Amino acid sequence: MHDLFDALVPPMPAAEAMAEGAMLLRGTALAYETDLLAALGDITARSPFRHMVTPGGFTMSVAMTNCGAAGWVTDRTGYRYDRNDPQTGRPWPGMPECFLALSVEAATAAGYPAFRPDACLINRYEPGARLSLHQDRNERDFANPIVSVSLGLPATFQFGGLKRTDPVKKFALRHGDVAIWGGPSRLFHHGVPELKDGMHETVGRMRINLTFRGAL
Ligand code: MD3
Ligand code: FE
Repeated sequence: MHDLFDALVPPMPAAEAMAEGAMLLRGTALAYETDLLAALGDITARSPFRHMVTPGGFTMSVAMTNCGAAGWVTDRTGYRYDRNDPQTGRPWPGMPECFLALSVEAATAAGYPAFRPDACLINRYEPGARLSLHQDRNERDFANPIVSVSLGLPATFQFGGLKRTDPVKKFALRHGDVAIWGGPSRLFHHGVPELKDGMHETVGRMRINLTFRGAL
C-alpha cells in the first residue's frame, strides 16, 4: 500500500532556496526536538526570557534570552553583544551540545561547513508579538551565516533586500524548520508580523526561534 502512495505523492524538497545564499530546510530540527526543549528549560532557568528596551525607548513585544560565549542585548544605550547577562550579572548559559550539533549540521547542508556559532539569541513570540523589519549587523564578521530554528506555533517570515524599501517575500516558518542566511542575503532586511494565536502540542501557546551567530 505504501509503495502506491510513495509513487503518487512527490517528496517534500529537502531544501528550498529563499534567495541567493539563503536556504530553508524543512523539519530538520524535529530529530532534536526533545533535547532542544530540555536544554531550553535549563537556559531559561538561569537566564530567563525578558522584554528588552530599544535605544528609542520601546519595550520589545518579543521576549529574549541568550546562550553561548556572548548574547545580543539592547537597552537605552544601544545594541551590542555582551559576555554577561545584564539582568543576572553572570555569563550567559553555555551553548548546549544539541544546539551546536543542529546548527553545524544545518550550516554544513547549506554550504557553510566551517560555521561554529559562539552566540545563540533565543526569541519567544506569544500571540500578538512581532519583530519589525530590520538588518542584523552587530556581528563582527558578515562572512558567517546566521542559522535559525523555528519551534512551536507557525509564523510568517518577511524577507526583503539590502534596502529597507526592497520588495518583501513571505515564507511560512513551522515547527522544526531551519533556515540559513549567508552570502549576499546575510544583510537582507527581515521581520516577523504579529504571531497568530494557537496552541502547539509540545511547545504551547508560543513560537520559539533560536538564531545562531558568529558574534565575536
Ligand atoms: C535573514 N529573528 O533574531 S529568524 C533576529 O523569527 C530575527 O525570530 C526572526 O530576525 C525570528 O534577529 C527571524 C531569521 C533570521 C535571522 C537573521 C537573519 C533571518 C535573517 C539575518 C539576515 C537575513
Ligand atoms: Fe534579525
